[in-house]
Amino acid sequence: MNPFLSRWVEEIAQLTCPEKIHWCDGSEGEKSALLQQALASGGMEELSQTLLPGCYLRRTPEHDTARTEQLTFICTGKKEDAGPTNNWMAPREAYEKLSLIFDHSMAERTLYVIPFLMGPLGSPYSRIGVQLTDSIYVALNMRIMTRMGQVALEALGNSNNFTRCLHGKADLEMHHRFICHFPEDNTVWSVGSAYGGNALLGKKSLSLRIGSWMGQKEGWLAEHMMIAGIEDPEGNITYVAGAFPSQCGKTNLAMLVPPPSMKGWKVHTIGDDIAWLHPGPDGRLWAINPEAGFFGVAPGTSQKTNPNAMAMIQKNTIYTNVLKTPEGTVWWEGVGTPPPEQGIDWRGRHWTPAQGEHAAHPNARFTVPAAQCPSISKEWQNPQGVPVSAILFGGRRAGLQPLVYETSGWNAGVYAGATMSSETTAAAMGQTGVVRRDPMAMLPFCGYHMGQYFSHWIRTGAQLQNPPKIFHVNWFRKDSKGNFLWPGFGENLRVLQWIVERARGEAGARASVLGYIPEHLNLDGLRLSQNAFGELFNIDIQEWREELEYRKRFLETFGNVLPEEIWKEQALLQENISKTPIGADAYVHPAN
Ligand code: SAT
Ligand code: MN
Repeated sequence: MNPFLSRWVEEIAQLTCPEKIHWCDGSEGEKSALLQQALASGGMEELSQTLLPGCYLRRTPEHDTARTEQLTFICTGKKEDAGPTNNWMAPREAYEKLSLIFDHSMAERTLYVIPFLMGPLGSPYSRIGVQLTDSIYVALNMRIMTRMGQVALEALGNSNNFTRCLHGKADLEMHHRFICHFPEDNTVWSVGSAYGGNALLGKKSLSLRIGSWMGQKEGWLAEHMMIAGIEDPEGNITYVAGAFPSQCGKTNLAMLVPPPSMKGWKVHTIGDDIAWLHPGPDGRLWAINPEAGFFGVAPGTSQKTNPNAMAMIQKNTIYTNVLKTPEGTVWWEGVGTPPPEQGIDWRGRHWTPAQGEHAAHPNARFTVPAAQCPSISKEWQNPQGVPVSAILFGGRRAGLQPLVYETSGWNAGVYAGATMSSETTAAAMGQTGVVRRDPMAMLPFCGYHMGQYFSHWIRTGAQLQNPPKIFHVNWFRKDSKGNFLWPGFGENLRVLQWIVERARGEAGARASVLGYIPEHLNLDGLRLSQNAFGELFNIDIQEWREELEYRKRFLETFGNVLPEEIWKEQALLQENISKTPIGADAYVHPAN
């Protein structure tokens, strides 16, 4: 028995006073036992075991359906270390405040001890955590999302090197909810929520907030990115990693099915949410996916938007906050089949389409083992990871940003990432559809000062002899009537084709004020009007002048911690924009 672990478990048990302590071994037998308990207690419901074998449903309280960023804190000794974009609390205050909530909070409950591995077994890049929780739902989810149980305990051995993740439901009330990160202690305490990103502490808490802190100290990057291999008809596979905010299509992109006209192309899924990126001895950047499952958004997932996801969620899946049909199957908005005549909605109430209310919560989710994905890559558990040739940054923007451009180099790419913006979604509580700055899709997930984070990116690039090329994409541009200009989903492969060809030094480009734009895009078999194409690549100089002002004000919030390279890139863009008259063509001659 690891003495550091047993001492810590004992300490927490003294505070929370559980009735029982259960050490998770990760076995099949344990899974069945946990499920039986969850069903008996009413915490979860069985779905039709003939139609959806191994699938279960969970409904959460109405105020516990998304991440609560306003209740998420970075607790460092010095406030400056958390930076201007994070909520900060002094470590001592946080421990005291949360201890009062945790005190006796597990009486009459079981405390589950969940050792887990983030990253492939045997990878030098993997990290170990142990989560203590009083939620069976969380334990069952951790079992899918991480490599959990005996395997992690063995990997840990007698070491003290693990992230201490304490989680408790308490009363699930907002005024008792805090998600606190103590990067200096390699510790996370989360209380008052059982929702994914707040409660599955291997995910955003360890893999991104604590991970980014570790990465800065140790020379690697923890990023909110999907990873996929793009195979061309000749069989060459090029790996791309893409940062997009929550609910902006990372899962669909990672599992993309090529359109019929792109014969011979394939997409191999490595990960859909998180990438740990390490400079390799060959001067390239290597990526692993620390997770072992997908925690995907259900609404909008359909045979048309993501057939691979639809195939993988037919068995061994935990559904959260979807509609249950009388047959014991599931339904959600945008699933592509007509609504059932009636069902039980995500709130647990009788539902009919005529009521006009959401059947599923807009942030309803599925949790599923990655190995069940039909497009999972042979390399997904490679301990060395895969070499990344292109990085994508993208947000959800109705205007401003063109469909795609390639930045002129690493620092220009870091600048494009640092100034990213996106319309907010239902993945976090609060208003949706408001444009906010979300640098590298890491605004809610960076565990330290974002100015330092940008410096770390700049330094990492300088160290790579063969850095990935960096692109900015926007699948979400709309016309003046509010219709999407680009079909998205599988058709995004057309843009990826240009990206991988550019990464290999093959495709042509034109220079624009922002960077390189495709000279030619493969649109064979796609009906897209000349007008739409023009609008997708329109760079509105007036709009960009205003954008530069917003960016300036945003970058100023990082004070003198912001690396000068970022200001240099801002000045270059400013110069390009200001010498282009409003209404003039923002492109120049073909370039390489
Ligand atoms: O809730 S999660 O943070 O796990 C998913 C997301 O919002 O990206
Ligand atoms: Mn995410």
